[in-house]
Amino acid sequence: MPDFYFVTSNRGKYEEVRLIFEERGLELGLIEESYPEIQSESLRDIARFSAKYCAEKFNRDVLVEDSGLFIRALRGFPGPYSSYILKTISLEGILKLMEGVKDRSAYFQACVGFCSPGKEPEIFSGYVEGRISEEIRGEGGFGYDPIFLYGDRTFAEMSKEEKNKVSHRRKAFESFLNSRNTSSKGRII
Ligand code: ITT
Repeated sequence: MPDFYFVTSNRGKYEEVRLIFEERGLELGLIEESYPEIQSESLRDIARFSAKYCAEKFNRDVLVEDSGLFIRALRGFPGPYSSYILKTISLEGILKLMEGVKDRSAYFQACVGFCSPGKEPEIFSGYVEGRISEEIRGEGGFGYDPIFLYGDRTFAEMSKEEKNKVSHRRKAFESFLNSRNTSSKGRII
């Protein structure tokens, strides 16, 4: 039986998080479902609501994660709307908005929510700084990875393992795992 369950409709996210847990000898189960998300400017609030909703719905301890890309020149857009914007204007639309823009700095943020049925959720966050590329580059990753430069490569040009060492997701889940007292090699101690 898995040590923890992650509720997500995004296979790319699951695969990254599964590897982070595997490094610690932990098995991560997938509940491949989407769930209603509240509208909010705050990823924390979205993750908090979703974690509680999923813990009650599935009647078990669950992890959820809400993440987004924040572009400084666009005052944090698309931020909490990242999923919707990717589906509508897509990467090309973002690059168009950024044409001629000098400040290309941006960051990814991830908020992880952990909740047990009947309890209040706990939230853990992580972020990574980067820049928006001038063009779409790379075949790996998912979502905004082909336009997010970390150093001189996009996340989509890095291997899953390389991205996983530095990502917003790694930091948020690491912070969760550290709070659980999991040893680096083994099971919960
Ligand atoms: P859930 O079922 O877990 O909610 P989702 O894909 O809808 O899956 P989010 O609501 O957290 O996830 O949406 C965030 C958006 O940002 C979504 O379009 C992702 O593809 C994108 N995103 C999140 N993390 C990313 C990463 O590490 N690299 C590239 N894009 C990312």
